[in-house]
Amino acid sequence: MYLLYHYPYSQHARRVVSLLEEAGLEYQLNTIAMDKAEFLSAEYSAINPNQQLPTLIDGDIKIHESNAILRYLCHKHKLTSWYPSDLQQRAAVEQWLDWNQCRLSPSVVDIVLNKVFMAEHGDSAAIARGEQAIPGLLSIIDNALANQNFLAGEQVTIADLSVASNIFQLGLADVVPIESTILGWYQRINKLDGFKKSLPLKQ
Ligand SMILES: N[C@@H](CCC(=O)N[C@@H](CS)C(=O)NCC(=O)O)C(=O)O
Repeated sequence: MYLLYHYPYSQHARRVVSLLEEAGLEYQLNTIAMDKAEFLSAEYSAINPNQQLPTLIDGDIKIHESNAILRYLCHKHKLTSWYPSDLQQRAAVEQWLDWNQCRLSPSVVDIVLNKVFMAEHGDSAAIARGEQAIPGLLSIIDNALANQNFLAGEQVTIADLSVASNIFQLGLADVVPIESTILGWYQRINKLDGFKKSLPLKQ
């Protein structure tokens, strides 16, 4: 049984829940109340020195970094449809996983953290920076989906779960893609039971 340190409004934690659900893996959630700053506690800092969610515990193995957790689960359970072994498809999955972390995530955090979670204490310059970057970032996804159903081709993969968790997160700040390719793709992801179950109840 996996133990996942989790918070429902964490896009990084939710992408892991999506895969655990989709793969039918047994897990228990240990909610760390981010709104009460529990992620800064000494107890959680000992589990994840980054003071971030998620962290996965698998017996003696402890992993942080959401995309690393996705890869770990795929390797361990041979989830080759979620993480294809074909070199070209694998390269595309890796590309989008890294792109999500390095390119899309900073803007999502700029906007959602400051606009939604920090509210009146938020950094308006960060919100503006994020909002300026988002159209260009979405156009990259739009172009990638022009001739295929999912980011790495015709098969849904962990890259889609990872990126879609950020697209949902943007919606919390009312930033919704207008591109029909992205909307169609998001609808396909949103039909997955595991993705739906990962979403916070209050939206
Ligand atoms: N690169 C990390 C990022 C994790 C992350 O930023 N988690 C957020 C919640 S969505 C968090 O814990 N933020 C608290 C902080 O960074 O202080 C991952 O992919 O797991």
